[in-house]
Amino acid sequence: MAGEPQPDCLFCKIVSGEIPATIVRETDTTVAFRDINPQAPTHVLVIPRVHHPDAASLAAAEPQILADVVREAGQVAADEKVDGTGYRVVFNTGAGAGQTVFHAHAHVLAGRGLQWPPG
Ligand code: IU
Repeated sequence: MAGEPQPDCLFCKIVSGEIPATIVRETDTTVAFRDINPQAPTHVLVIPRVHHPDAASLAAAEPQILADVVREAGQVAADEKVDGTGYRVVFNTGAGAGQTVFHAHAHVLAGRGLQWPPG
């Protein structure tokens, strides 16, 4: 069923504690943790506790939780004190766009100059 934990999903296992992660923030609906392969000095992933394969699916099924994810991305940036230089929130969607984990997640990137357009 949509939103239920998926047995083979790595991020569901981070939510349950089965796989370790360096968690920086948690709410009733979200978990934020440091990316294991950081692409910037600040690289945190914000994920919903519920399982949806990507951000658009989450938005369609549980829009308030997508709003929670985006709000938490901003809180991560505030915690990391990047307000002066800004930060980027990225939802890779689909393998061709670089998505490798099919549980919705926001990348929060900051702490270095961020080029546009992204590669
Ligand atoms: P992507 O947008 O699906 O490519 O992002 C997945 C990210 O999850 C990627 O940056 C990985 O480095 C990161 N990650 C992680 O932080 N911890 C893990 O246990 C696994 C992946 I698996």
